[in-house]
Amino acid sequence: MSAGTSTVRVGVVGTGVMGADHASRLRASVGGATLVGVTDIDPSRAAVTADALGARTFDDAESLIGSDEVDAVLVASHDSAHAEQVLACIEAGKPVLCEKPLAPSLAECERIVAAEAATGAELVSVGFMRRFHQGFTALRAQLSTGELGAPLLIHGSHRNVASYPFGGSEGTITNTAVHDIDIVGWMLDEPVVEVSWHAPRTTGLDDARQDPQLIHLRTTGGTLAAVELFVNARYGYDTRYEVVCERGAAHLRPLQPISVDHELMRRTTHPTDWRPFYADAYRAELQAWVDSVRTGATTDLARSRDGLRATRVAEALIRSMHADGARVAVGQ
Ligand code: ISE
Repeated sequence: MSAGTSTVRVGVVGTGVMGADHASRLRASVGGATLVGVTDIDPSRAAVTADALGARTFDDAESLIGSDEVDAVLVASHDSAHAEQVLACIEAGKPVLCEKPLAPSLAECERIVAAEAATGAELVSVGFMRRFHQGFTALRAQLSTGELGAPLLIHGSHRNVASYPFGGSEGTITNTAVHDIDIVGWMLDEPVVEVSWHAPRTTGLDDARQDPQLIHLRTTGGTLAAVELFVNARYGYDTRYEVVCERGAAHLRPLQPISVDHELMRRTTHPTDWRPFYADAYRAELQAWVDSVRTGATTDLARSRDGLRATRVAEALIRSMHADGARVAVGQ
């Protein structure tokens, strides 16, 4: 912490879509933290964010993580770089919030969990920000009352306008579906123990992957979640969830704040991507992380074990993908 205050000096690794967003949010709307600097594999992209926010740049992740100007690190680089950078933060003894996934492979996640455990400290948090979204927190709270009885089925859909240019069919699972994997277990407070992967005809708008995909997640209590991943939906960013219970159902309300009636028509406007839908959740997640670094406060932040669990389920889904949709047990 900076001398004489408890302000957390944060460095951001990766200034792509999420990193730039987080850096801006740290600068403008998170208390108890200051944005010290940023780095990116593209120095010009780092400079754009640094100049816009009045921060400095670091030559690379290693120099940012090792700097005595930086107390805590936010990793928002490409998924493939997460493990190396999180391990460097652990080695430096610095708290780190890593954007999801913690890492794309189970082996990388296991190395991170083992390295963190060896320090005896909880240094690693993972950016499963839906845990801070008012809709998902309200769904979880409603289920915990027991008013609707036992949860039986979850119907979810997770639609993007256009897919990222990396990862293919497996990337949809390791990069995007990890949100749904984490939130299903978190809402029900039950781990996913069995999965299967399914696919309809694929869209003609993306020849790099099967899209949409349908994943089945079964939890220890027997609840079955069927979640559609459609990363080339085109019409807008649209995430919907319904939890069907013994005596009722609970629904996640879509974001659209208004509908407009005009000339015999009614229309609503979908977000262009997930950031407007989750803006408040990202801010709350960052604030919770900074507060936990400053005061040790426990929060709903996802930890390294949650990141490992999500990637373990993702790997089981990929096994099912390559086994004609067979049901695959998730190791513990
Ligand atoms: C993206 O990778 C994210 O992490 C967003 O949070 C999610 O909503 C989006 O669908 C993913 O593609």
